[in-house]
Amino acid sequence: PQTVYLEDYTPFGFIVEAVDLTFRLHPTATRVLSRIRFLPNPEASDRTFFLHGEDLRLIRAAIDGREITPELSEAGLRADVPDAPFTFEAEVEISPATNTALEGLYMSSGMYCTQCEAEGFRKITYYPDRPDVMAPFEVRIEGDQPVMLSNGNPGARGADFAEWTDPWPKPAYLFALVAGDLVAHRDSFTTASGRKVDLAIWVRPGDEGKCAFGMEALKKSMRWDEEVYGREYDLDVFNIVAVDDFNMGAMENKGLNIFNSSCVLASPETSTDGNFERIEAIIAHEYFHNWTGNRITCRDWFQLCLKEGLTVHRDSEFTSDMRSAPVKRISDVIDLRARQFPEDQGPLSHPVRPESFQEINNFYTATVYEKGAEVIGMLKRLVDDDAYHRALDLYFERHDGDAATIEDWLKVFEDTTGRDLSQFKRWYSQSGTPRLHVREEYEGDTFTLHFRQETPPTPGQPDKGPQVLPIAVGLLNPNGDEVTPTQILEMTQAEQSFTFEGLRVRPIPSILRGFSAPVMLDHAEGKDRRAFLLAHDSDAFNRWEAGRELARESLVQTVLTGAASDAAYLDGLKAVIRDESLDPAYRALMLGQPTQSELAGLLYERGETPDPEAIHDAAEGLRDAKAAAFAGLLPGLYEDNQVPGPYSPDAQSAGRRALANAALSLLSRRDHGAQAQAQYDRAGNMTEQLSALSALIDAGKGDLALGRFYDQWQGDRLVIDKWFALQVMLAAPEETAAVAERLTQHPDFDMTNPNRFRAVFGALAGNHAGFHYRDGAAYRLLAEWLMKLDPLNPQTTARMCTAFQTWKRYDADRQDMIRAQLERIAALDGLSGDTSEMIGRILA
Ligand code: B3K
Ligand code: ZN
Repeated sequence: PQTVYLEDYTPFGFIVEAVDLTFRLHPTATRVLSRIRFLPNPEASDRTFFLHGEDLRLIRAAIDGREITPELSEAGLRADVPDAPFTFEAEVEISPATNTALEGLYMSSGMYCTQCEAEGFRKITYYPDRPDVMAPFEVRIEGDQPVMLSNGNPGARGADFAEWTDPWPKPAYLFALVAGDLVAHRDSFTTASGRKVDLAIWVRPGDEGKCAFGMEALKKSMRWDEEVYGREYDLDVFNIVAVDDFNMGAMENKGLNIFNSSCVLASPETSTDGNFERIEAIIAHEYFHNWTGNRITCRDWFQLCLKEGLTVHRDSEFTSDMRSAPVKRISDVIDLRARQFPEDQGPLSHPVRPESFQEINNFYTATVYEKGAEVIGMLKRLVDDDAYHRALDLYFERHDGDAATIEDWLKVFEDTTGRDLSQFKRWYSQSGTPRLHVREEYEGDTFTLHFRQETPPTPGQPDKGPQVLPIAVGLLNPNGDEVTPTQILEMTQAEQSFTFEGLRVRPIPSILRGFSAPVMLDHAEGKDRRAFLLAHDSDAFNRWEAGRELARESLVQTVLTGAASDAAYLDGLKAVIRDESLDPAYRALMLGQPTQSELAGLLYERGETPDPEAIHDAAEGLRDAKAAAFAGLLPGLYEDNQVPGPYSPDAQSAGRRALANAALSLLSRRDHGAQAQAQYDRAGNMTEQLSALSALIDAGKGDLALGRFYDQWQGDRLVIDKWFALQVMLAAPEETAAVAERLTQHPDFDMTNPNRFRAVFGALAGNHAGFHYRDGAAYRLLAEWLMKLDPLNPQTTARMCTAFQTWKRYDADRQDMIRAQLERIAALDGLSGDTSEMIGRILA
C-alpha cells in the first residue's frame, strides 16, 4: 500500500460541472451508467485524466459520444482527453450481494445500500473520488424495489424507476443510494424561514414502532442548529435509513443519512437509557454535518477533523443543552480518557490533523473526533462564546460551498478576534497528551501557581513545543467558599506562573475546571485536599474529579501495597451520594470508578508494570468496600430513585434510574442478587432489565435469567447483541476467552454483521482482566477471528486491531504472546492494506 502525504496535495486537473448516474439494480450484476461533464481546471497544472475505480467491470466508456479504450489498473482508469470541456461516459457492472466489505454499494438484509466515505464511491463507478471535487448529482434508479432513494429532492417516479436531484454540489463521499422493502415513519419540519421539509425514517417492516424517538431527536436538532448557529436545512426532504449491516455508527450523506440500526431504532422495551441518549446525539451529529461537513467539506482527508472535530463539538453542545451540561462533560472526559488517551500514549498516536496515511479509514479515530472536538472547545474558551459565534458566522459566510482546510478554519478566528493562532495550531500538528505539572506558593497575601508543561515523544515526533493551554482556575477559602471565581489562565510557555493577590488566607485552588484542556494534570495535592474539593468544589466537573482522584489513588495503593480501600474516599463519597440536592445522574457518576484499563495506563505512566489480575482484584475490592460502607444507605437510594409510571427516556428519569441501578449493583454484592432478581422479574423496560441481568451475572446468579432473556428476545437482533456482549464483558478473567469462543459457536453468531462481531470481540477487548488473562487465550482467539474477518471486511478488522495498541504496557510474557499474535496476523496471505497498516504501526 502507498503512503499519502499532506504536503503532496495538488488540485485535480478538472472541474466536474455535473454528474448524471443511472443504476440498473441487480444483486450480483448492477449496471451503473455515468455521464460526467468535465472542464479543465485553470488552477491545476497537472492535466492527467485519472479516475478512481476499484472492483469495477468496465462495459464501455466514451468521451463526447465516441467510444474509447482507456488504460485500466487496479486503482482506476486513465484516458487522453481534449483540452476543452468534455463529457465522459461509462457503463460498469458491480456486485452488491457479494460485497462483504460494506463499502460502496452492498446489500444488507435484502436491501441495497451504500457507504462511500471515505473512498467507497470508486467501488461504484469511475470518478475523481476526492473530497475537493464537488458537483451536483442527478440520479435515476431502475429496479423493482418498492422504495428507491438517493440524495437531494425527489423527481419523477414510476413503477420501476425513481429519479433524484441534488442541487447542492457535493463530493462523491456524500453520495448515497438505498433501495428495498422499507416503511417510513413520517413527520415534517418548518424551517425558520417558513419552508416545509418532509422528514422520514425508513426501516424494515416491523421496526416502524422504533422510530418516534429518533424523529423527535431530528426535529430538536434542526431547531437547535437554527437557534444556536443560525443554520437552516436546505432541501425539501430529509431521509434517514436504518441498516443492519454497517461498519460504523452512521453516515451524513446529503439529505439521505444512513444509520447503523443500533444508532437510530429505539423503544423502551428494547433500548437502554444509554441507547436513547446515544441515538439522540448521533442523529444530531449527522444532521449537523449538513453544514459542517457537507455545505463546507474537507479539501483532502488530512483535514478530516475540520468536519469531525467541529461536528462532535456541536453535538456535545447540543446534548449539554438538551440534558445536563456537567453530566455530559464528565461523560465526555470519561470517554476521552478511555479511548483517546491510550491512543495518544501508544504506537497509534497521531496528530489531530495527520500528515500521512496508507488507509484513511484507519484515521477515523478518537484523536481526530474527540481530541479534535476538545481543541475547538479550547478555542472557544480562549476567545469566549461571542467571538466563537462571530468566527463561525464568518466561516459559514466565507466558505459555504468550499472544500476547506484547518488553515481556513483558524483564519476566521484570527480575522474576527485579531489573535495570532500560530502557536495554537500545534494542537493540530503535535501528537501526544501534554502533562501539566503544578506547584503552589503562598507568601504575604499573594498566591502563585507555577505550571510546567511537557509532551512526551510520540511516533515520528521526538520533540514538542509548548502548547497553548487554557487553564480554568477558581480559588476556595478553607471554609469551602469560593473567593476567586473561575478564570482562564492562558499558558503559552513551557513554564509559567500566575499570581493572585490580596488573599489574606491561603486559598485552595481548583485547577483545570471543566477539564478546560485535554491534558494529564499532575498536582501533588494529597488526600485531604482532594477530600476537601470533593466536599466543596463549586465546579461540578472538578468535584467529580476530586472523587475520581481519590478512587484512583486508593486503587493504585491496593494494587501496589495491598492496602485496604481508602476510608476518607468512602466517607467523602457517602456524603455526596446521600446529598439529595445533587442531580441523581451526577451522583450515579460519582459512584462509578476508573476502569481497569485506565488504572493499567496510570500504573504504566508511573513506571510500574501493570498486573491485570491485581488490578481486577483491587477494582472488585473497592466495589465490595463501597457495598459495605454504604450498606445502610443503598436500600433507600434504590427505593427513592425508582421511577414510577410509563417509561420516559428524559434526562431526569434516566438519571434516577442510573442511580437506582448503581445502588442495585452494589446491593447485589451483599444480598446475592435477591433484589436484582426481583427487578428482573418485574422490569418493564430494557434499562431495568439489563441492569438487573448484569447485577445477577455479577452475583454469580445469571444463568437462568440469561436463558430467559435469550428466549424473550431472540427475534430482535439489537437486543441479542446486548446478550452476546454482556456475557463476555462480565465473564470472570479465567473464563472470558472460553465464554467468547463458545459464543462464536452459537447459531446466532454471524461474523459478517459488524454489530454482532463487535458484541463479542469488542466486549472481549473491553474485559481488561479477561483479555489479558495470563494464559494468552484471549489474544489468540481475537487474532484468529481477525484473520477470518479480514478477507471479508478489512475496515472492521483493522479497527478492532486497536485492542492490541496498549501491549507495551504489560510484562514481557504478555508482550511476547501479543507480539506473536500480531506477527501471525501480519503474515496472513493477502492481508488487507487496512489491517496491514494497523499491525505495522502497532508493532513499530
Ligand atoms: N462521517 C462518518 C464516518 C465515516 C467513516 C468512514 N470509515 C460518520 C460521522 O462521523 O458522522
Ligand atoms: Zn461525523
